[in-house]
Amino acid sequence: MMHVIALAAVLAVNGAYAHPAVDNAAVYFTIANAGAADTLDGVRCSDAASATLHRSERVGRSGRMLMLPVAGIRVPARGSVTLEPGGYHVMLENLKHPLAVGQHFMIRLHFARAGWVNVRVAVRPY
Ligand SMILES: [Cu+2]
Repeated sequence: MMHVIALAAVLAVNGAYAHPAVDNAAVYFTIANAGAADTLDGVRCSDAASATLHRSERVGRSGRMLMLPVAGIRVPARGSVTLEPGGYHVMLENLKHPLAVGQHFMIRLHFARAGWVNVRVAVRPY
């Protein structure tokens, strides 16, 4: 048990937010890692029918944004990774209720080494 607690404390997920939404929402945050390299490889959210890891990519000459599912997001050893608009995000699809400014909801992130981490997400205005 002590071993599990020590592993979980190695990762800190900070500043998690989403914008107001009715159907689909992206969630952004920063993962700070004080230990060995890890991989964010799963996400759950009871407030949406589907929760997945996505990456945004600009395509073609039009510069249109395309979103692609990704299997994992690498978190470097003693470093950090930021999920932000235009890049990696957690994609919530088919929300079970609208997200309004000032509300909070929970997501669960799964890391290959550290296991599950609960994250509180704030709904912020654009
Ligand atoms: Cu997406």
